[in-house]
Amino acid sequence: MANDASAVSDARSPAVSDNPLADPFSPSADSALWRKNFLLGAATASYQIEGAVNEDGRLPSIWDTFSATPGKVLAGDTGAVACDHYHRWEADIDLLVSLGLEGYRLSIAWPRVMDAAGVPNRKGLDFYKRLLNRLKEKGVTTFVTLYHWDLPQHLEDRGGWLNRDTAYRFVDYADLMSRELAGTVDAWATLNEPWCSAYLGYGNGHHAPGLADGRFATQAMHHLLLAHGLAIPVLRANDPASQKGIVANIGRGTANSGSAADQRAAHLFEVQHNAWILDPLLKGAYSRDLFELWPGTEPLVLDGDMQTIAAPLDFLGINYYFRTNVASDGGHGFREVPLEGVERTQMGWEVHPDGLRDLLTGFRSTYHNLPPIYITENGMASDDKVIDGHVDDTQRISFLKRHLAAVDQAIKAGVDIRGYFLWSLMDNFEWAFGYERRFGVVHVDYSTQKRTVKRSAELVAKFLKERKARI
Ligand code: IFM
Repeated sequence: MANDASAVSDARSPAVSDNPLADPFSPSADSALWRKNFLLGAATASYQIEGAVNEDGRLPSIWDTFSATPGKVLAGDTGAVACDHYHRWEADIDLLVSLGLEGYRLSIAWPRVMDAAGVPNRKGLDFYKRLLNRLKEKGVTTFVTLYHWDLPQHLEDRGGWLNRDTAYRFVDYADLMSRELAGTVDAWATLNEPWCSAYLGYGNGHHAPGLADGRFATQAMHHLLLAHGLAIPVLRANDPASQKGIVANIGRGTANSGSAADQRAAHLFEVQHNAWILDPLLKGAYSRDLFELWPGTEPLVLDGDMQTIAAPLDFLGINYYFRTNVASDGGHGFREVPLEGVERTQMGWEVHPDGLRDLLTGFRSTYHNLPPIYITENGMASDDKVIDGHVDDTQRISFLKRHLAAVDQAIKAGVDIRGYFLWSLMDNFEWAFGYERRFGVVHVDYSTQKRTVKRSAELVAKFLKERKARI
């Protein structure tokens, strides 16, 4: 995979405007952002917003267990109430529509819709039917992710993603959902960010279920990808009119120096973050470099698995947040060398829009069968406060503007990108960081559940209104 930041050397991200509020996205007249068919939406995920974890027959998920374990989540926060979206979904959809957002990416909570024997839970299913029907009525394009990390705890009790059988249980779940919801979903994504499920969940234990072993991470990844590949034809058979794909988070790695060792380190960083997932999906094979980085962690792969995993995709969802500067660790790996004086978000993540453009253009040369792309998540956390009824999230406005410009540059360089979803529609449960980190374009006061539209959302809405008037 290319580490070469000069991939589109003549196209640099614009400098930050002194007053980004005055000039929200300033797309040039030929920008793809003006195109009618370039979808602009927002994304959320079930455990992060729904709450109602014990209602209407929902079973526990690994995140209920993990967040109830002392020391796992900042301030002991859990998703038990979150944004109470399970009860407030109508008002939340009205809000999304009032902002003019054209697409909504949501996920389904597996433990809400099936019991341990695979029997459908009607009350849980009805919640998603109501939600998706309303979105369709309002003309919103729906992207539905089947697995955004809330594995039923009963499956984890049988080995979770270390157990090959979980892949087959996922197919049962995908089968049920695509039979029940066919016609209301425009695009199905099997998995959100399998890197996080495998690496953070089974490799370093920062996420549920909290296991930490390199061999677990690669085996969990294999079963996640297998689940994806097995589910794709089932989704196709049950809901032929929709698009089918998967969502991957990608990371930009740059070398701390021009030395061959540091260049190699940056390459290995991107292998670990990107090729680990994209090579099996798009080339039908794991990158050998991955096992140079992590010797002895090759997963158990059965005959036919790689062909299954490489099932053709209608789209690839890409989530991008930051870049990491790395150097050689002196052995076969890399170590992070944080850059001084760069802009960072509340997460400590470096703001680096060019990384998104360079990765996308790099993928276009690495993967000859690269499917159409949707940016399924992009955004940032900031310590937003409501002051006199307003939230002036200046850094986010600038962030969004520069990342949308990077997307436009990638399109101009020939990458087929069809849409962009803000992460996130509203502040929510940010996994191991609980409620402290605010990613929303809508502020949530967790003590009252009051929603306040941030300045960034107002400007996105203004742009969408202007675009609608022009088309
Ligand atoms: O909140 C998460 C989301 O669930 C998955 N992608 C990254 C986001 C920010 O960390």
